[in-house]
Amino acid sequence: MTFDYDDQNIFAKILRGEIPNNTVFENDHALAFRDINPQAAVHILVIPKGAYVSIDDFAANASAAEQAGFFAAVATVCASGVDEGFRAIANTRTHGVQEVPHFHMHIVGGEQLGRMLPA
Ligand code: DGP
Repeated sequence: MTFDYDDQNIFAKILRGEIPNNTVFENDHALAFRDINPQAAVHILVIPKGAYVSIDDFAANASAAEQAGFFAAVATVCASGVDEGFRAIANTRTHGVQEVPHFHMHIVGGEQLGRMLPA
Protein backbone atom coordinates (compact mmCIF):
# COMPACT_ATOMS: atom_id res chain seq x y z
CA MET A 1 0.00 0.00 0.00
CA THR A 2 1.33 3.41 -0.93
CA PHE A 3 -0.10 6.60 0.51
CA ASP A 4 -0.17 9.70 -1.67
CA TYR A 5 -0.82 12.83 0.35
CA ASP A 6 -2.65 15.78 -1.25
CA ASP A 7 -1.41 18.92 0.49
CA GLN A 8 -4.42 20.88 -0.81
CA ASN A 9 -6.86 19.00 1.44
CA ILE A 10 -8.87 21.12 3.87
CA PHE A 11 -7.08 19.92 7.01
CA ALA A 12 -3.69 20.71 5.48
CA LYS A 13 -5.01 24.22 4.91
CA ILE A 14 -6.18 24.40 8.52
CA LEU A 15 -2.73 23.29 9.72
CA ARG A 16 -1.09 25.99 7.58
CA GLY A 17 -3.46 28.59 9.05
CA GLU A 18 -5.11 29.26 5.69
CA ILE A 19 -8.55 28.34 7.03
CA PRO A 20 -9.77 29.14 10.57
CA ASN A 21 -10.74 26.47 13.04
CA ASN A 22 -12.15 26.20 16.55
CA THR A 23 -9.13 24.72 18.33
CA VAL A 24 -9.69 22.86 21.59
CA PHE A 25 -6.15 21.52 22.08
CA GLU A 26 -2.78 21.57 20.36
CA ASN A 27 0.64 20.07 21.00
CA ASP A 28 3.80 19.64 18.91
CA HIS A 29 2.36 16.78 16.90
CA ALA A 30 -1.41 17.15 16.87
CA LEU A 31 -4.29 19.60 16.62
CA ALA A 32 -7.80 19.06 17.99
CA PHE A 33 -10.69 21.22 16.80
CA ARG A 34 -14.46 21.16 16.60
CA ASP A 35 -16.08 19.49 13.60
CA ILE A 36 -17.83 22.02 11.36
CA ASN A 37 -20.83 19.68 11.09
CA PRO A 38 -21.24 18.13 14.55
CA GLN A 39 -23.05 14.79 14.75
CA ALA A 40 -23.49 14.90 18.54
CA ALA A 41 -23.19 17.29 21.49
CA VAL A 42 -19.43 16.75 21.44
CA HIS A 43 -17.73 16.24 18.09
CA ILE A 44 -14.04 16.95 17.98
CA LEU A 45 -11.50 16.03 15.32
CA VAL A 46 -7.95 15.13 16.31
CA ILE A 47 -5.40 15.29 13.49
CA PRO A 48 -1.65 14.78 13.33
CA LYS A 49 0.40 17.73 12.14
CA GLY A 50 2.33 15.42 9.82
CA ALA A 51 1.19 14.58 6.29
CA TYR A 52 -0.63 11.26 6.72
CA VAL A 53 -3.58 10.26 4.59
CA SER A 54 -5.24 7.75 6.88
CA ILE A 55 -5.00 5.81 10.13
CA ASP A 56 -3.14 2.95 8.47
CA ASP A 57 -0.68 5.40 6.88
CA PHE A 58 -0.16 7.02 10.29
CA ALA A 59 0.20 3.69 12.12
CA ALA A 60 2.71 2.41 9.57
CA ASN A 61 4.76 5.52 8.94
CA ALA A 62 4.52 8.07 11.75
CA SER A 63 7.39 8.23 14.24
CA ALA A 64 6.98 7.12 17.83
CA ALA A 65 7.02 10.77 18.92
CA GLU A 66 4.27 11.66 16.42
CA GLN A 67 2.16 8.73 17.55
CA ALA A 68 2.66 9.57 21.21
CA GLY A 69 1.81 13.22 20.58
CA PHE A 70 -1.30 12.29 18.65
CA PHE A 71 -2.60 9.97 21.35
CA ALA A 72 -1.72 12.48 24.06
CA ALA A 73 -4.04 14.88 22.26
CA VAL A 74 -6.75 12.20 22.07
CA ALA A 75 -6.36 11.62 25.82
CA THR A 76 -6.68 15.32 26.57
CA VAL A 77 -9.79 15.69 24.43
CA CYS A 78 -11.39 12.61 25.98
CA ALA A 79 -10.66 13.86 29.49
CA SER A 80 -13.04 16.76 29.00
CA GLY A 81 -16.76 16.28 28.46
CA VAL A 82 -17.20 12.63 27.52
CA ASP A 83 -16.92 10.84 30.87
CA GLU A 84 -20.09 8.84 30.11
CA GLY A 85 -18.53 7.45 26.97
CA PHE A 86 -17.84 8.34 23.39
CA ARG A 87 -16.99 6.89 20.00
CA ALA A 88 -13.62 7.27 18.28
CA ILE A 89 -13.97 6.94 14.52
CA ALA A 90 -11.38 6.99 11.75
CA ASN A 91 -13.22 6.81 8.44
CA THR A 92 -10.80 5.46 5.85
CA ARG A 93 -10.78 5.64 2.03
CA THR A 94 -13.73 4.71 -0.15
CA HIS A 95 -15.40 1.94 1.81
CA GLY A 96 -14.99 3.93 5.02
CA VAL A 97 -16.47 7.05 3.38
CA GLN A 98 -13.50 9.28 4.21
CA GLU A 99 -14.12 12.77 2.86
CA VAL A 100 -10.94 14.56 3.94
CA PRO A 101 -7.71 12.74 2.98
CA HIS A 102 -5.72 13.76 6.05
CA PHE A 103 -5.88 11.28 8.94
CA HIS A 104 -8.37 12.42 11.55
CA MET A 105 -10.00 10.77 14.50
CA HIS A 106 -13.55 11.82 15.30
CA ILE A 107 -14.29 11.93 19.02
CA VAL A 108 -18.08 11.89 19.24
CA GLY A 109 -20.06 11.89 22.48
CA GLY A 110 -21.68 14.06 25.10
CA GLU A 111 -24.97 12.21 24.63
CA GLN A 112 -26.28 8.69 24.10
CA LEU A 113 -25.17 7.51 20.66
CA GLY A 114 -26.91 5.11 18.35
CA ARG A 115 -25.48 1.80 17.30
CA MET A 116 -22.16 1.91 15.49
CA LEU A 117 -23.63 0.25 12.41
CA PRO A 118 -27.22 -0.57 11.45
CA ALA A 119 -28.31 -3.83 13.11
P1 DGP B 1 -14.65 12.16 7.15
O1 DGP B 1 -15.85 11.66 6.42
O2 DGP B 1 -14.24 11.21 8.26
O3 DGP B 1 -13.49 12.49 6.22
O4 DGP B 1 -15.11 13.49 7.90
C1 DGP B 1 -14.59 14.74 7.65
C2 DGP B 1 -15.16 15.68 8.69
O5 DGP B 1 -14.50 16.93 8.56
C3 DGP B 1 -16.66 15.97 8.57
O6 DGP B 1 -17.29 15.53 9.78
C4 DGP B 1 -16.78 17.48 8.44
C5 DGP B 1 -15.42 17.97 8.85
N1 DGP B 1 -14.96 19.14 8.12
C6 DGP B 1 -14.86 19.28 6.78
N2 DGP B 1 -14.38 20.50 6.46
C7 DGP B 1 -14.15 21.13 7.64
C8 DGP B 1 -13.64 22.42 7.98
O7 DGP B 1 -13.29 23.24 7.13
N3 DGP B 1 -13.57 22.71 9.30
C9 DGP B 1 -13.94 21.83 10.28
N4 DGP B 1 -13.80 22.21 11.55
N5 DGP B 1 -14.41 20.60 9.99
C10 DGP B 1 -14.52 20.27 8.69
